[in-house]
Amino acid sequence: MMNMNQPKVDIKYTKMFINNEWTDAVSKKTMPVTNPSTGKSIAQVAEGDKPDIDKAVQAAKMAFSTGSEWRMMDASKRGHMMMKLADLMERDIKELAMMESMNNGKPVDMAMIDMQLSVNTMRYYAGWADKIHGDTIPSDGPLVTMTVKEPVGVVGQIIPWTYPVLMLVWKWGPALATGCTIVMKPAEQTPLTALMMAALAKEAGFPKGVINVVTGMGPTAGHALAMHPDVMKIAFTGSNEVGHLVMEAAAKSNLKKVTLELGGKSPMVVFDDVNVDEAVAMAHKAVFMNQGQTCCGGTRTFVHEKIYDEFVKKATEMAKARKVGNPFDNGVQQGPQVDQETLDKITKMVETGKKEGAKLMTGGKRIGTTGYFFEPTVFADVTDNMTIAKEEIFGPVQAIMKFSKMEEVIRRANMTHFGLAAGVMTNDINRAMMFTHLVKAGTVWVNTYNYLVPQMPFGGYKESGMGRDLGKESLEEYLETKSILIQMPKKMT
Ligand code: TXE
Repeated sequence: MMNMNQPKVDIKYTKMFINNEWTDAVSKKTMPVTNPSTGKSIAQVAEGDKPDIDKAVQAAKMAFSTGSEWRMMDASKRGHMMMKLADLMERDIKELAMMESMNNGKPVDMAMIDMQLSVNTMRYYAGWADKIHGDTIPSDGPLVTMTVKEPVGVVGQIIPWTYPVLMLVWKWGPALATGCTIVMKPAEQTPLTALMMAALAKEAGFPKGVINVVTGMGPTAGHALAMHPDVMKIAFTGSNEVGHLVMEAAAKSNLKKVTLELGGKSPMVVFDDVNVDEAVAMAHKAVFMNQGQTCCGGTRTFVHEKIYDEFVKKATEMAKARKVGNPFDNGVQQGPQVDQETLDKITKMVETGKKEGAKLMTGGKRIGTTGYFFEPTVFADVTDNMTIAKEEIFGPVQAIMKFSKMEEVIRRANMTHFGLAAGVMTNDINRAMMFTHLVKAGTVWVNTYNYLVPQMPFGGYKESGMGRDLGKESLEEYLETKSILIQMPKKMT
């Protein structure tokens, strides 16, 4: 029986944040929020729906209107305000991490890493605020021509429960830097830190209506946001299935701009010229990080035949040694899965893996009956056509496959409708370069994995999505380009 003692974490915010005010849902409905370590409800949060989305969009529209405080604010001041928000996040970093841990289940040390990365990302985008500009262009004819970069306007943002604060900052950062106004819907499982972030935004001084957070369910509040005619852009991170729905909603309503960051089945390729222990540890981290609930997780581990047996043995030992338990206990590496649904999906996938002939080396079962814990699981002898090699499991399950040739492994790595990320472990620069060049994925890691920095764009090829989060690229997704052509008496030289 695991010790599930939870620290006292004060839940201050359970209402929605619209126009810088805390409000109940128009319907007065609330929804339960669960602690996945205990499976018990820890709060009732306002359950927003279409009328609440309408209110929030209206507030965001007012905040974006001509002459508003936000529109009149110097871009540098916008940047300072974002810096202030980052400072406040840093001031409250422990509370944020504790809440994230309690609501999502991730070990608190991991939550601290997420929070620091979130602070860094907010600062990165704060720096961009007064460095976004168009070009003057040598056009044909007697013209002076220039492009101006303008914010798209009200943006809708729908995020998942995997990295609640980090996903929020990935979306808020570029939206605020470009001068947009925001209506965000956090995941129904993990709304608590998003509300804390809203309180910090108010404290940082953002004018009313610039940032709004509507808590609620996907098919109701989320759908209303994706359909809203006054929302000019929708940014979504989540499942493939809902990605399709969001795009459909955009098409059916006002053709708002769409960016999607969806799932993956990313390959992690290990050649035979590596230090096997290091490669085992990196491949382990690639898949098991965040309870295996990472969109870019390296869930297909391809291992060269020469080191295959040794690798499988060591990967199994490492999974067996992984410390699963109370996210607040020292040294715990893996907490619970986020909810019952996720746990059920993992269990079903593992059963399918066994049925289809993959060799279960360790794990494969739920741990206990309290909370949503799952054993770190390793399958060996997985083949490309098995379901566990094709579909996202989104849990602590490693699928190890054998390969012999470079060309073969690149072909197999690309045999998926996803293309979010890929990794390669080798000391041969030619192999590394060949792999990075030929693999169809938005991010490729060489001799590392899941290494994310704010400066580098992140997003998917193929069905893993469209558009990019992070980096300079993400700013473009929140901007319109206006071309201005001025007729002159004669060509300017
Ligand atoms: O995702 P959903 P779920 C994958 C992963 C996981 C599976 C299901 O395989 O097991 O998806 O997870 C909102 N219109 N990923 O069900 O439903 C929802 O409220 C508008 C990959 O949690 O996509 C939440 O805020 N919005 C992944 C957000 O979408 C809707 C992260 C994500 O939830 C909606 C999460 C609708 N009709 C899951 N329905 C990644 N890429 O990181 C739901 N939502």
